[in-house]
Amino acid sequence: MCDKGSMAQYTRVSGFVGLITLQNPPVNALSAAVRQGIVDMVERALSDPIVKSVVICGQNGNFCGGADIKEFGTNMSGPPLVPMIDAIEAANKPVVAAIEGSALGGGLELALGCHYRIAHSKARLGLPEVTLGLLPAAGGTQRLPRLVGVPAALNLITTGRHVTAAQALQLGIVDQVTDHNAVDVAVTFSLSVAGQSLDARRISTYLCPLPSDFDALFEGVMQKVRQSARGAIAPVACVQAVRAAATLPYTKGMEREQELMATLFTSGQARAQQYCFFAQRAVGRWRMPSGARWETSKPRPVHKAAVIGLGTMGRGITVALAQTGLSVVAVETQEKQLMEAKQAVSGMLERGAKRHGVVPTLDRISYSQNIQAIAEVDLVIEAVFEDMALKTEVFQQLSAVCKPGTLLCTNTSALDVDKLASETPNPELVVGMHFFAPAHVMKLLEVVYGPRSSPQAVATAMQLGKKMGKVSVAVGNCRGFVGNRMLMPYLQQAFFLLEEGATPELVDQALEEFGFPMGVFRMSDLSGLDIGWRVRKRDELVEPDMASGKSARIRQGSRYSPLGDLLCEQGRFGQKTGRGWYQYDKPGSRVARSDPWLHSFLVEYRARHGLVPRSIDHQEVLERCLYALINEGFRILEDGIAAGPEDIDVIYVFGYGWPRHRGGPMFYAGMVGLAKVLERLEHYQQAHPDVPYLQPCSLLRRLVAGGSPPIHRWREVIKKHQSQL
Ligand code: 3H9
Repeated sequence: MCDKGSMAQYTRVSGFVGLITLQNPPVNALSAAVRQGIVDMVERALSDPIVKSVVICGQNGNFCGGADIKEFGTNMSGPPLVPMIDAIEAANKPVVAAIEGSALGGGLELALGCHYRIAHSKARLGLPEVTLGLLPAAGGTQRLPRLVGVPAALNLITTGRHVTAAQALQLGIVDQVTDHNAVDVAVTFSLSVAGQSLDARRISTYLCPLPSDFDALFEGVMQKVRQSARGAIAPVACVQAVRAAATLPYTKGMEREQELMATLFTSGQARAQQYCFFAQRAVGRWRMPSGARWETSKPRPVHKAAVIGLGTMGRGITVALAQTGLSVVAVETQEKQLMEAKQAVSGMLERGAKRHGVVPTLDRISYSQNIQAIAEVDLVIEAVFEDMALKTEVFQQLSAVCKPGTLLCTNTSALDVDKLASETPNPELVVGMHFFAPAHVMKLLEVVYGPRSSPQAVATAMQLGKKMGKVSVAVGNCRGFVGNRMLMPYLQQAFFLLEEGATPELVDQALEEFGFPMGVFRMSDLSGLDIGWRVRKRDELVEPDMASGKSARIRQGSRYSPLGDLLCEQGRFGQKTGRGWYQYDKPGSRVARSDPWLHSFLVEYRARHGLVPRSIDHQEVLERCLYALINEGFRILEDGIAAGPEDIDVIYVFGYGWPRHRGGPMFYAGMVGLAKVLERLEHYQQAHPDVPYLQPCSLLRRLVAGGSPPIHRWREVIKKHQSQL
């Protein structure tokens, strides 16, 4: 007995059980057709006198990934989820959810409407709607607190985190966990409870258990959520919805849930976060300007990898590789550094293992002072000091030592990957793998290809990144690649704003209110002012060009601010020296405090250069810093360094703290309106003609001239534009 055309298949099994299987690969999302299928099949099962119980499961060992996110931007049709789930809960025959794979969002809400839940031990459950700018609006915010209590529900719903089947059992979300086929177990179980009263199994009828410190709890959570949400509205709405569950009867709570959802659903934030969801997946479908792309480029297997240089980055990369299950040879020529690194890496692995309740993978790593130890590895990641001469020497050694075909990767953050490749006999085997600190924690990986990198090398690095749990983005080779290249105009504008009258506090506040976890100056203090100083020195920007009689504020024909250099000359390198753009209690301390010295220094600096300070507001800070950054993003697209706007946005959201609820810089430009971004850049360019970064990019002009198409249509315009350049 099977209904073939439907996206929910109905079969009668074990004589008396109606088995409903969701069929919408790959994640059995609850599209209109699936919802219709469930409604029809539940009705069929309930009206069939032979059927004693019902089991709901998903095809291919995957219960359900929730509502179909692709439908959100469309005119939604089909039966709504809430009455569908209510009807299941109200059924007079036991309905059991057999959860394999994932039960997420609407998928878990469907399961919560069932009378029993049986999960496979490898299943994962959660209500991740908040990450999409939404809340669980198919009863999730009302049923979960009734089932597991307010604190646990608040935690799951406001973070969107997934839990394992074992954790779900402990919380009381599922009734049973099995290592066997969950559908078979659920079928047998459903028969065992057939005919029993279901009164105690309908979660919507439960009283929500109220914690004694109710008000304090909500106040505390709301405060925490507001702080970490940085302007995102969904986490706040999640708390409000759970509060409704705790204070109102079910039907009233449901009304509140729907009301809050309606506000979120139509907000730009939800659109931005859903765009991020798809962008994160789209970057895996990489393509190179040569035409090589992900579907046709087969990665090579990597079983054994090496890391060269065990400074901060090398240590993090070693940890990330070992946690992926690879054998790692970690090489550091300096004995003291090697001993310290060994200890640090073991510590990181032990802490990580403890957090995940697993055994640390210390024995996967062998340490050596001798580069010969890497002869047999499949892939090397070089992470020595950021110096071209040193990296060139290392690459020449690597080429001599490694077995033929070994992939040679560099973790440079800005140096020329192609130049390094040209120093090896096999440039096709060379790619950049630009990790972000701390490398075992940060999700982003830029995979940098040069004109001679083989598609197979890119595919291998991309696949390794994925295995390491990174969001990997393939980008072309240029100064700073994508992320750091766009950072340059952003930093430059921040310096200029100080010259013109702003303070680090004002600039940081504007950026933090926008949603960055840290403003540009607090961030610089954290990463170290000396890093940029070293780069500027290498670029011969630091010394004023006295011979040509040029101003100390002009370099290579453009406006230049020496403010950062002047701070470094004073030994103010940021947190590590206890002084930077802010002051700290002691070197290494993290709490930034305003520094009167810095303010006097700025006053003197402006006076020395005849700069008359003016009042600068948050709007100008945002426009100058962000639009300059976005403008560079358009140049990157024009140059073909990033294949599409999604690549840039994913890099900024996962690597640079761009607030996810604003979708990434290129998405944000579309939200603001490309014409407005262009108009403001033109305005600032007129005011600051000596700043090339403010000159609007021709691709931006073209997009505006073409009527500012939506972001998913930019690629067509970019292609045309590039062919005419
Ligand atoms: C919700 O439920 C709202 C309700 O509370 C109330 C409504 C009234 N819809 O991630 P993958 C696609 S909101 C549409 O690479 P994995 C995905 O784009 C929803 N498509 O696989 C990709 O497509 P492509 C709450 C979806 O194995 C493909 O499936 N649910 C959906 O690494 C494979 O995805 C969530 O937030 C969807 N719901 O991970 C869960 N889900 O191949 C979102 C996936 O074209 N999903 N796709 O790029 C996930 O977290 C992961 O996909 C999952 C599988 C863990 C399920």
